[in-house]
Amino acid sequence: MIFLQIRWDYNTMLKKGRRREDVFNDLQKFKKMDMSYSSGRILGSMCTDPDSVGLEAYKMFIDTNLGDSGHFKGTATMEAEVISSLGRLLHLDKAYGHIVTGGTEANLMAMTVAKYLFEEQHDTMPELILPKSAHFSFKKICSMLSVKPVYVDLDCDYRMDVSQLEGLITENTMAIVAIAGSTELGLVDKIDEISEIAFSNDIYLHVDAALGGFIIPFLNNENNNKYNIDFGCKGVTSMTIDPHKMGLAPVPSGGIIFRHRHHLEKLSVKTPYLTKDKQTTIVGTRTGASTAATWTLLNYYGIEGYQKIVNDVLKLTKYTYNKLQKNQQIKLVCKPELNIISFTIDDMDVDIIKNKLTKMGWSLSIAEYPHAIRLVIMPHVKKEHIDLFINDLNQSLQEY
Ligand code: 0PR
Repeated sequence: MIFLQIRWDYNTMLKKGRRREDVFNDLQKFKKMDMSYSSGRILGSMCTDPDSVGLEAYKMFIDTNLGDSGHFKGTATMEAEVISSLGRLLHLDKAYGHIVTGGTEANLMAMTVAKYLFEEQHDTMPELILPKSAHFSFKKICSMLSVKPVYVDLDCDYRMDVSQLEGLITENTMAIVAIAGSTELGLVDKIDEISEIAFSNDIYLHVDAALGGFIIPFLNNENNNKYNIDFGCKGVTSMTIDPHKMGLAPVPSGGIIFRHRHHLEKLSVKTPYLTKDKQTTIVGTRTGASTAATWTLLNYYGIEGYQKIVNDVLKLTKYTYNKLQKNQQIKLVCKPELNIISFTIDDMDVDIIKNKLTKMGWSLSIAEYPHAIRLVIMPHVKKEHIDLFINDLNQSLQEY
């Protein structure tokens, strides 16, 4: 009903402007239709409430356009500093890249560079080797770039089965993708082993750390030493790392980092009439607000601040895992490595359970492989939300 009412008002708006107050009343109605992260009910999202300090910076730089960065030298300087900080976080002394709209665009930039490099030496159809756990953005990218995806099976731990990798490499292999924090299960591929194979075969390796990039570097030392996911592995060519996931920056904030300047330069296009003579991004006009928010958050929280955010989230993930484990009917797919927990339920259809919980006001997602309910524990989720959720889950299992 509200929707129809608003549509009707829009029609009148086209002829004649409306009072500010009336417009904002309608905005409130739209806002009420949205879910809020602060309700704690969104348990299937990798995004979260943007941090208020980052948001302040975002608003301050809302008018900036890094597509014509000569007008916004301060914002451009911030972007260079952010890329340099993210590079150092990922064990790269000199990094080249950009703050972009998200993981999809970052992955697209990396794959475009890999394709250009491939085309310098081949005129055959390029192949991209990637694990079955790769994010669906790679499906879009393969389709857009006319690249043939070659999927690697997952091992019994749901990570890329590295033993298959070498056998899939052909002279048409354009690149390999590995994942640090898979979308469905939050698992980390054996990047160091994959890097060795990529390096010895001289193949471009892109690590999609859209999620894990803002988690793994901040794990406590014992866990941190367990993972070599980044440019510390000599075969890693580029990485995606998204501030708008665990970095707490507002959407849209993604990050792409290249090891070599000449790789980023492959994207370079001359821009004759702008304040700068070239762009190395896919999009033209692009906000500097995401850069400002990310710069601010990196400076405001520092490593210790992010360590605390990550530690709190992982503690709550463990708490949730332990609570779920107490119910004999629930089968946890794997021990969480990061902040994602997936589970199936004995003799029950997870879609039916998910629908019941949706009616109770929870927003959950379903993993495809294996078919399971998937919880993403982000900073907007608190212990009291988990306790309520587990009660509702147990109730819906009893009523099944
Ligand atoms: N790479 C990985 C590993 C991802 O998990 C994602 C998105 C991407 C790349 C693409 O990132 P962008 O969506 O920023 O382009 N992962 C989330 C997902 O598909 C995105 C998301 C976020 C979905 C919030 C829902 C949501 O409410 O699950």
